[in-house]
Amino acid sequence: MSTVSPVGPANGYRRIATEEAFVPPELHRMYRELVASGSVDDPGFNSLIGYYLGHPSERARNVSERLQDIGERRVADMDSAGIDMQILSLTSPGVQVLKRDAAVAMARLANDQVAEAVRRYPKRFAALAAVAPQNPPEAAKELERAVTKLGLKGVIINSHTLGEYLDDPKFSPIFEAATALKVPVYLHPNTPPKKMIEPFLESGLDGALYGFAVETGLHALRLIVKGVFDRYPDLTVILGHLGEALPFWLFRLDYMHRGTVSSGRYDFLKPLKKKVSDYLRDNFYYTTSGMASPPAITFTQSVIGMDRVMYAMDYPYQYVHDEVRVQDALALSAADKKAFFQTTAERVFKV
Ligand code: 1DF
Ligand code: MN
Repeated sequence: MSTVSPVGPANGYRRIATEEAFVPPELHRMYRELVASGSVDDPGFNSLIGYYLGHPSERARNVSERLQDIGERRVADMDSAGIDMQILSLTSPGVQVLKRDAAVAMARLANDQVAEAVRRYPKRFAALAAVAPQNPPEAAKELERAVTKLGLKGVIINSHTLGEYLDDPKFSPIFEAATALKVPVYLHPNTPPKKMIEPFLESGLDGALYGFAVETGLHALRLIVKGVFDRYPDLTVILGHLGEALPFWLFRLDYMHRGTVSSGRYDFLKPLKKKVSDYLRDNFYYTTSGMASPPAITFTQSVIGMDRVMYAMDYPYQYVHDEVRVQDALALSAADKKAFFQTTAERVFKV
């Protein structure tokens, strides 16, 4: 965790960091019980969350402590990194490994708690709602409550829910609610599910190092090819980590999807109204969480559009002051730089 000299104010823009994680102490304690009892049937959860809860390393302790603070300590970290505002979201896997009713209750608790932090620091924090996909009608109700009563700005889904993906029509109440409320769905990574994780765990590649991107990119593509955006053309999905590499794949996705659908290989793969790349340009926004690489950012802006790529840090998992400076120094016009750090986020999250 870098604690070098403060970054200082930006030149003509506010820095809004759009993928910034927290955990309520109550959920932190519940994770501890779940890992200890081995009752969650998800090896990725047990391995990664077990690491953060119990490992003696500096990194594990630092992240665990900082995740639980949505007050003074976090604001001090933001001050020294030059972050004007964080869009807070419940850390992965959120409530998505809990039993149904516990998940519903914990999502409410997390939303109430983060809404209180936003009330205390209205200029520094805005937040996304957590919901329990385990109970789709309740998830839709909680999203509506969080947006209309608590003032939250969208919803975070930490990818699969114990191996289930949102293209399953049973999850449609969540998309109905998000589109009716006109709020975005942030599709955040999770470790690959049990049926996919073995080769990742064998090589230590399950987490943010690579497994996250594979799992979440897959999830986004499932939404597209299973027709979710033809059913919900106004749905907005946000991907972190520069789109989990999907912008690099546009050409081949279009070519191979066209060929697969037209040859009729899978009965369930129906023709779409648009090309795969069209959905990735029209329905998605992208953040730079964890990807402070100027050529990668510039590439994504060039193939997706300047107005769809936003700054994110990935606090507290990747809290590095120099990464802010690197993105301040991107070769962009003053207007594009302001869109990147500030105005696109203001538009997408209505902050
Ligand atoms: C890590 C990173 C873990 C992120 C996360 O959830 C997470 C990590 C447990 O580095 O192990 O959400 N992240 O978004 O950067
Ligand atoms: Mn993240």
